[in-house]
Amino acid sequence: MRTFFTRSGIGLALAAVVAAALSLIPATSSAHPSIDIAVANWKFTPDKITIPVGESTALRLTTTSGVHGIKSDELGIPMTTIPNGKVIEVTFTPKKAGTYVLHCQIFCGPGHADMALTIVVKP
Ligand SMILES: [Cu+2]
Repeated sequence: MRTFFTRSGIGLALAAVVAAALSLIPATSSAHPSIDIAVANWKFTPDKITIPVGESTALRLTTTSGVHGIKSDELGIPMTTIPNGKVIEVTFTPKKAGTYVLHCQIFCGPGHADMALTIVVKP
């Protein structure tokens, strides 16, 4: 009995170590830059980002209040809803340098009209 419990304990410890090691490996291993953006009523933080042209870029959007959305035909970002409490990743490759202003795509209250994310694409 004693041996059984000891082995079981080691097994659990090993399982915990393996689980901890696995959690260090990102779910998607990719070379492209990933930019974290916090989304809330009624602001993107940061509200302006600069990225290089022709390179795959991932935006990781996390909403902490309200439901918001982004979209850009020019940048190749499809209509993307960002529900409260979720992390949504959008990957796109900007083809042309310029300044793009992405207004929130979902009516979210009094600050909706002023809620925008500016993406500057550098040549
Ligand atoms: Cu919004």
